[in-house]
Amino acid sequence: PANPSAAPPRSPFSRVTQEDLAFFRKLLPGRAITDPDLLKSSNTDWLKSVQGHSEVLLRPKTTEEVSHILRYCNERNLAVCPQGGNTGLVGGSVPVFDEIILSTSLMNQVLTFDSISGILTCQAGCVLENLSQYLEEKDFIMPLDLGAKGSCHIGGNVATNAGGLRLLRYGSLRGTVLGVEVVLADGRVLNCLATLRKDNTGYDLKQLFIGSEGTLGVITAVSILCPRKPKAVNVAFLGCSSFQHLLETFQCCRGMLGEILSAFEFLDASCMKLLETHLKLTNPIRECDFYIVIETAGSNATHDEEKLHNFLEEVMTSSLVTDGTVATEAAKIKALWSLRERVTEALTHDGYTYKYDISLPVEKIYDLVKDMRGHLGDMAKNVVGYGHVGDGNLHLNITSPSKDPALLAAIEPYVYEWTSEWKGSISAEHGLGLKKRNYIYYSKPSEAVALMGNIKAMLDPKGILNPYKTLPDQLHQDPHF
Ligand code: FAD
Ligand code: 2HG
Ligand code: ZN
Repeated sequence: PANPSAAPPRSPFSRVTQEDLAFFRKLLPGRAITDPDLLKSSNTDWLKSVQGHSEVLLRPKTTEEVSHILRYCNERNLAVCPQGGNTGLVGGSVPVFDEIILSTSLMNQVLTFDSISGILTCQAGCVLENLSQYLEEKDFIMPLDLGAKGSCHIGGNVATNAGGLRLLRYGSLRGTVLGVEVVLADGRVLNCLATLRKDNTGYDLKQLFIGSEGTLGVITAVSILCPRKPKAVNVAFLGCSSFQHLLETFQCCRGMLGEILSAFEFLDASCMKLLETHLKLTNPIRECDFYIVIETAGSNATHDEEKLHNFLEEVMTSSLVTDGTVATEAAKIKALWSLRERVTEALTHDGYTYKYDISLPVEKIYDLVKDMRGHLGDMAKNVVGYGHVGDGNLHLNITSPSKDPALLAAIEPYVYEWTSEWKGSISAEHGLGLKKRNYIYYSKPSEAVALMGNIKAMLDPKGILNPYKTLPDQLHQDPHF
């Protein structure tokens, strides 16, 4: 399309009628919401950058109810937007037009937890932070953690294949999710809720739904492998004078902290300025060009502290690191982490934000930020870089006093071409959603995208599930394109 970011045209789905509402109200007494005031927040994304016009929000409690809803919607040709905590950053979690919002917010029950294997089975609408608290009491933790933990749902995490702050240590959800229960577009329930570490009997269908952003089925339950709660956690907040030094610190860190390293995150000086200006947070160390958050998680506090001490001595004496502070106590750990976790929030106070979530060879990630600064000159208010160094994942954010088409035209497709040239991914962990659907070809060959269209057509032949998202427009309009 001429403008790949432009809104797509509405597909010829049915519109919700009084009879449809009567059906939903009977199926979900008190849980089929039509009050426009109550619908407002579900129609608006976390960034307040996209706005849907749905007139119905459904809040099922059981898989069976989800199945009834989808069977009905499929027969009636009604489009559905699955929604978890609505913290997604690519416009995938809210309707584009009048799609029915199917929220998992009342599907919040833990089903089982096995304290020998560490396998948790729960409904899709459990809030990540609640699951973490539930597990901590049992001496376990969730294998993922992200800044949105207080609102995001585990179903949404699986639907986006969220990465987050612990991926470096515990790997992606593609490894830790052992099973999913999914309701398909026609209402069929696919119970792949295995609780097995190993299972090579046939194709691994759950992988199709992990990262499918609500376009292939509604995830209703998840089983997930949880690590033991580490006995000792330390966080170091360090400063470096160049990105090259930061990379060398990372290499050194991997060598010296190896098995206890649980996170290696960074933010640049521009991020720190935004934290200070907009959130009144205080930089705990001397001003630097780059800041690192290192977390260790291990089983022996004395050993871990000794290792960390040796590492810090090494990076300070070799001048890779210019200043730093360490926390072992929970409150200080939290305070240091908030300097990294709250950058996204700080950015929302800086004007309109153009967000890019890019995977690149790790040594290239900051070149993109510098290059973009040069490329945009004073067109942008701020160009900032932060992210998951350990995963080669840069969050490039560009702010402007307000939405600015000329600025956008200078950023895109430049940023995607740059990424493609270095064989990176234009969506490392947030997904494509509405905003990036038409850019998929920068990271995937056309044969792969066509096959995605075939899978979509097979599982959701009428295209009712999260239309206009993830796949490029022409595939939504004609799955055999
Ligand atoms: P939603 O936002 O509600 O939905 C996201 C997508 O999943 C939509 O396409 C929706 O249709 C679909 N979906 C939701 N639930 C289901 C379901 N049950 N079945 C099928 N489809 C479903 N992301 C990261 O990867 N790493 C981070 O570190 C990270 N940090 C963040 C920090 C902040 C402050 C914020 C605001 C967001 C952050 N995110 C991060 C993005 C976001 O939180 C994640 O993508 C999260 O996994 C979304 O979960 P959710 O429940 O809010 O899903
Ligand atoms: C993070 O790592 C999130 O903080 C959000 O993935 C990134 O807002 C962003 O660009
Ligand atoms: Zn991230």
